[in-house]
Amino acid sequence: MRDIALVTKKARFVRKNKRLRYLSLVIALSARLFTCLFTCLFTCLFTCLFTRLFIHRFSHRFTPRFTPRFTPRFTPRFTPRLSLFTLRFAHRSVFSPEEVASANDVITEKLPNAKERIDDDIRNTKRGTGMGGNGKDGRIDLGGILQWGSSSSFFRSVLDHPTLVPYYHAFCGSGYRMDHMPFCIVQNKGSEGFNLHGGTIDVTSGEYNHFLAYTHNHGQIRSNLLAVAVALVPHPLGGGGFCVVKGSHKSNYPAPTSMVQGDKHREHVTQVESEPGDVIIWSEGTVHGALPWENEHQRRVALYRFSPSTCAYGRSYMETGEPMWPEGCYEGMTESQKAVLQPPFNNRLDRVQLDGQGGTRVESRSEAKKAFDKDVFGTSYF
Ligand SMILES: O=C(O)CCC(=O)C(=O)O
Repeated sequence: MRDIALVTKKARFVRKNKRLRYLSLVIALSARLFTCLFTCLFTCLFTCLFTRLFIHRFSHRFTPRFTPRFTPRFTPRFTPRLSLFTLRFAHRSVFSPEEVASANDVITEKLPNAKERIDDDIRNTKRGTGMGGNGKDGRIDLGGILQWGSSSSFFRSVLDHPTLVPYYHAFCGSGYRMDHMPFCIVQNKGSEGFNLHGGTIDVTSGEYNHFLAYTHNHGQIRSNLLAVAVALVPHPLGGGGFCVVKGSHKSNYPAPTSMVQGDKHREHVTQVESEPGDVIIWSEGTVHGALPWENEHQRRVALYRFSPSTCAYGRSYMETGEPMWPEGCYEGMTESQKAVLQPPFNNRLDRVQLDGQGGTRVESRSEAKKAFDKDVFGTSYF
């Protein structure tokens, strides 16, 4: 009997021990598995983090379009309100209050030469629509802002301003050129705005518009027509003025007429607030326009359009039959400002380009090739 009891006890002990062994085995395996998972997870996280930091820090070395000099100067200046998605950039306080005051003095003096868009066929809106304002006051355009000699120095400085050149290079490339005659927009309270227009896919026709197109290929943004507006008075929120449809540079559809004319879908139209001296830059490939001006003070903005070196939209520079902008534009201009006034042709063909340091450089075509072209075509360039 005693023997049987002993055997039973031993068997129970062995069974219990076996269970304990299994349990410890399971615990050990789980611990290993957990350690493995944990290590994998952390390795992945760290690799991702390091890769991101590395790319962020050194990407400019791999992408020749964004030069090392450009990246650090460009990035930190983005204001919180900047949005790459809308392709509309607001650079705060490019110009000082004194500079803005001097520009306003010149505008006040020249204002009698300005022309108001009164007749229906030159208004930018239809009377009685959301963008039409009071139906009476039209937008007032003041031209000739580069042709006033020393009084034009503020307006000429926009062509090659050191703060703005990195933006021009980023969006139009080296060799960028002025494309339209710049002018001042003046609007009084109640003035009409401007129907939504532009768009890489034209907001009205729905057609692809290469001449305004925004593209982003292989890390390089290009805007075939870049608008640059210098605010010369406050543009408070809700007071009207420049507006955009966010993200529309990537849209593929036209907008309904009711939206274009400001009667409906206003929630998709964003007014851009600005202070005097701010510069708003946008691609004409982004759908944009202006809301009627509702402030007591007069609206004043200097508006420019730039293009890559081989793109052209306007033709003012051809007026005299020579590739020259109208008389008076060049007198007293710096060499780099004159470089921005060159007609469209490729950088390779002796184009004077801004070097981004306040000077210029020329991408030369060899004398041998020019001599050869002269033999073939009778001109120095093909
Ligand atoms: O008034 C504005 O700010 C917009 C002007 C504009 O888009 C234009 O003149 O084409």
